[in-house]
Amino acid sequence: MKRAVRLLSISFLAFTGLSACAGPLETSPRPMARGAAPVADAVPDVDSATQARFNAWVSGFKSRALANGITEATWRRAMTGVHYNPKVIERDRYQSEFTKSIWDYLDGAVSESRITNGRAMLAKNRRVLERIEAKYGVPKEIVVAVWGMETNYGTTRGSMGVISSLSTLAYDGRRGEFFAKQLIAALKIIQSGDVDAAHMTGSWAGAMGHTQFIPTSYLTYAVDFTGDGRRDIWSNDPTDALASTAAYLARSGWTKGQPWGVEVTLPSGFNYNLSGKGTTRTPAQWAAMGVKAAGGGRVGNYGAASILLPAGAKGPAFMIFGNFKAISRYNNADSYVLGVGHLADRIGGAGPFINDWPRTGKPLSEKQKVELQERLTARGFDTDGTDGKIGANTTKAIVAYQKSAGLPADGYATLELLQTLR
Ligand SMILES: [Ca+2]
Repeated sequence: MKRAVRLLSISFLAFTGLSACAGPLETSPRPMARGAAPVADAVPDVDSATQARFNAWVSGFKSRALANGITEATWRRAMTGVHYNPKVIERDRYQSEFTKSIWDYLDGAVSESRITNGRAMLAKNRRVLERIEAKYGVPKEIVVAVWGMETNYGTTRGSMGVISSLSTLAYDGRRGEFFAKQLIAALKIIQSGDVDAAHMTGSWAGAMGHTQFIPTSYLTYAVDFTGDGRRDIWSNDPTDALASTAAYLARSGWTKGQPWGVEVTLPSGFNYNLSGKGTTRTPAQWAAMGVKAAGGGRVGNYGAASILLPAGAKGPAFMIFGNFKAISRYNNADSYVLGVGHLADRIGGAGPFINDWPRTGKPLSEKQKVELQERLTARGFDTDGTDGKIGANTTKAIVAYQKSAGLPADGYATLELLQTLR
């Protein structure tokens, strides 16, 4: 199965964006879509034993593919040249040693160049974006912001063969069933004629095109907006990809005319127990408690809203609406949603956040997070395990501890907080 070595040109400029994305990517519909930089899709050297085991796995997988409606002809077309790709496994095993703070993350995600480029891309594609907005009700700035966050406006779409990547990951088994489903979906896409295997390229984990759809999301949400009969998210023309993104957000519950969120100022003495996504009030109810738009005045009546404190009580506060959740269907990390929302606002002409982040604070290391969990649990604030990840249980435990200690109960893990427990 010798295959010509394809050394594809990659724009290394664009690798600056989201390589160390903060937050729980596992819950994203495209969970492993972003890792480190894509690599050139050359056929790598693999020892013959590994290659033989991989080939045997591929042969064995055929019956599952056929049972899922893939024809012999599609299987042959798609799997000719499939190879084990150890670079994909390296990416899958790669774990960042440190967590970025929210402000460092947003400085990169919503950089001046990304704002400037976003405005230029919006201007360039304005007519088609207006048609997309008219059809799906999702603002063009939001669609462009997703495009900017995912692939720097199409410059880092990924050049790895998706079939080989997914086969390798499904064979590898660490998240084998997830990738096996993605592989079946990828074969269905090829069978549908939207793209052939050679042009089905993407990131190492199989996220494809301008806005990085994984195959199952593609099958459910991608649309043919150009009207040529193909849902083409891979071509240089971003039309189908941008429309597919709007379709995805619309199907994820996007409410027309509602912002993702508004930066607010909290009154002194604000009850931090009310912050977090678990509590919703109307903007009028928040206003009655003294919550004001950071830019002045009242927040409009856009519907049920929560108060989000991404860096705790000392950082900016946001009143977030249902559309925050709609964006989170793309990637469930709050940092990502804030990035999309803020980038969209900036592309639309808004200024930076009014209140700055507590930039002198350092995010806790994983070791410190484990220590925090151990100390909380020892004090009777059960974090339900000590995995070094600040999830819902740990946040709840922090809030309970903060309340008992008379601290602002913002649920935010800091070194300062850890020191009060030592
Ligand atoms: Ca099309």
